[in-house]
Amino acid sequence: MIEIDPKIEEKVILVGICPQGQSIEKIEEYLDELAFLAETAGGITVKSFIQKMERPDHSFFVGSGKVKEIKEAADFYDASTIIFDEELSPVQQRNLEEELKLKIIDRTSLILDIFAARAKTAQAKTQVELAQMQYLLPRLKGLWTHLERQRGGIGMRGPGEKEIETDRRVIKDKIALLKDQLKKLDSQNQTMRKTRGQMVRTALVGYTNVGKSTIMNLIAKSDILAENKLFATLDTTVRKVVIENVPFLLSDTVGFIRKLPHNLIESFKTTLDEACESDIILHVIDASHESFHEQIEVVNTTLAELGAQHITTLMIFNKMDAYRDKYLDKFLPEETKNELMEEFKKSLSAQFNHKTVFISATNKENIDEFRQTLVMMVQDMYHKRYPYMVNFYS
Ligand SMILES: Nc1nc2c(ncn2[C@@H]2O[C@H](COP(=O)(O)OP(=O)(O)OP(=O)(O)O)[C@@H](O)[C@H]2O)c(=O)[nH]1
Ligand SMILES: [Mg+2]
Repeated sequence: MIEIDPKIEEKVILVGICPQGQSIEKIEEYLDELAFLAETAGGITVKSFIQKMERPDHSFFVGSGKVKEIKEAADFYDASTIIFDEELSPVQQRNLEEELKLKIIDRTSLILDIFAARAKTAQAKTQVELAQMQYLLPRLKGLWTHLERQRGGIGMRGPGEKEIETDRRVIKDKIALLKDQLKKLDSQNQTMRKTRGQMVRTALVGYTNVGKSTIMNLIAKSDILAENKLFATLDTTVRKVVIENVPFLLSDTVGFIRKLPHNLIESFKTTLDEACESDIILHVIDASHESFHEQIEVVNTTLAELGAQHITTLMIFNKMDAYRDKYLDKFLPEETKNELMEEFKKSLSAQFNHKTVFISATNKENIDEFRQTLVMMVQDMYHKRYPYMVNFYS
């Protein structure tokens, strides 16, 4: 697996394509997100390329003219890495490496790389390694060509199919082993989840970097890494919370992202089970993000994929402070600002079939209302579950 050392900043160039019917602004926004991912992995973006084309070129992903331009830009900026905003086929990857003689990374391997660097527990590490192996398997041939070029010279004709076949078998064995380990870890976790008894379970879910861990820290007084990087949290943390004598469990877990590699969702299913098996989903949204609507869709689609679409949900629109700073002119009278904020909230509440709250976790705005709403939902859940136990939670 190609590794980016987070301590060393690499100059990177980003490449995306814009199919007909898609707006350039949208693609630029996607590349901004890719730049953020690259930054999280320790890269600085020096240039981005967008090519308008219907579908990716079979051999080079982009057109051959664009490949030349990328090469020139890489020389000019002294960039060492090119990152593509889609998953490259093994053929495209190999051709690009040969043509550009630079490190070629795609969106999937970049996300895998960040996950690998951030995984702390045995389970997260195993899950990431499994996804990495699955990504690697069809790409073995490309890797061998790469090695062949490095070693080169007489007597080094490069490995034949036989070596590739041996490697393929080794990786397949490794995949089987990792799946086995995951199964064991999963059954341990399941037992752990069962022993949590009958408490109502709530789970923070949402796009990456929306403020889930910040909210967890605020509500559960825990100490979870929250930072302005993507995928700060990979594992699930569960805390018992008591608000107004009502106890419940709150979990914080890995964030979602557009085009999350499928292998990764597959292998993180057990981690995500915590969210799927909860009684109430707390869907956190960064209200200050231009495309928060799309992020909501990504989260809903992923939840549906995990079979969790019917769970009672509270939508928490977070970062309202940032929304106000970004969209409302600071010279507007306070009264007008408040009116505009109210309108924004009203229109959002009307758009969704779930309860909504609007908060700022960092500025601690509207946290009381959030806690109240949460407690009411938890109480409702207890009543539904144990209609005859009047005082279960007091
Ligand atoms: N302005 C503003 N920033 C916030 C707010 N809540 C969180 N943030 C910032 O957003 C960034 C991400 O917060 P996290 O809590 O790590 O987000 P997360 O959803 O847990 O992210 P991942 O674990 O990476 O998926 C941090 O820099 C927070 O300080 C808020 O209400 N307002
Ligand atoms: Mg987090």
